[in-house]
Amino acid sequence: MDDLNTTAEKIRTMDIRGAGRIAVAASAALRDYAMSLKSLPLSEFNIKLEEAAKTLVDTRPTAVSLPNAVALTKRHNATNVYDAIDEISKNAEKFITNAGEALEKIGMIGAQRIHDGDVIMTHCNSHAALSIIKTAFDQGKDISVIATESRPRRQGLITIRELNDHGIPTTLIVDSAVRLTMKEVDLVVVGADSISVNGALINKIGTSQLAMAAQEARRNVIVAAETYKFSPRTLLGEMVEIEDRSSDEVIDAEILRELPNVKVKNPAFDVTPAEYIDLIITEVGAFPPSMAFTVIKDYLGLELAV
Ligand code: RUB
Repeated sequence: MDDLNTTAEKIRTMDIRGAGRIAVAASAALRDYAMSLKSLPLSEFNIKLEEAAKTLVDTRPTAVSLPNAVALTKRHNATNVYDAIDEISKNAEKFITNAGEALEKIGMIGAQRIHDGDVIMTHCNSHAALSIIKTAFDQGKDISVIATESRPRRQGLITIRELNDHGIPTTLIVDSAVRLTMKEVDLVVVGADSISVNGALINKIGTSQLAMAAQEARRNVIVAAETYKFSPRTLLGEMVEIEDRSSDEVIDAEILRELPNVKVKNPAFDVTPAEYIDLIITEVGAFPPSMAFTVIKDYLGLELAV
């Protein structure tokens, strides 16, 4: 399980990060691992495949793209290992190809919502959100971006580099400047780690603050999310788990040791209720959050809920 463990570790330590990238990396790792098991009898193969799936899924708890990718990749009806590997390879190829195409389609659909002169605020680093912004820019629209720093991991610095390299005028702000700056903004575009059946968005900590400030200033909030970011398990009443990360990301461990009365909370994601979201742009179209159930039923399949 060497290569699989390496991928799992990279996801855990956030060398591979962002819900889409995590999903694609997990699908590829599971495919490669399945291929390495070709000499096993089917029963043993299936046990090892389930163990590997669990190893991947357990790395980070919030992005539903990860269990969705793993479930879509590992399923097979084969009666021998060769056919099982064949099915799994095809599943992975389909998932990875669709994920790439979904980003392009989201860009095309979402760009229709962006107008010449728009100032767009974004948070963290979302490839789906950036696809919309870059596509609008490539269409010749005169746009600019306000990007949040996104403490504590500062993924905003990845975003501003990407936007800079694309030639898009960009302003970096600290997270606490969101409300003050919102009056300069025309719309907010963010990504998604999970979308629950009630249309709530789970995304990088601080996303709900952008959404609240946008609602207060009467600005639209657009979420860019591939259909595999919707959470089928929320249909069964399951809540999306919010990942708690290490205090080391927030404060130096040595300083913290000097402060015995202080503890650190470092939730990596937060929940934005559906009423703060105007539109979710997926690769199959733009939906209001109230249509999350339809997306799950028609495009992911209810069987992923179990
Ligand atoms: C990343 C994050 C992104 C979503 C969507 O969090 O919150 O907005 O994952 O990204 P982290 P994408 O850095 O903790 O993984 O659109 O690229 O899938």
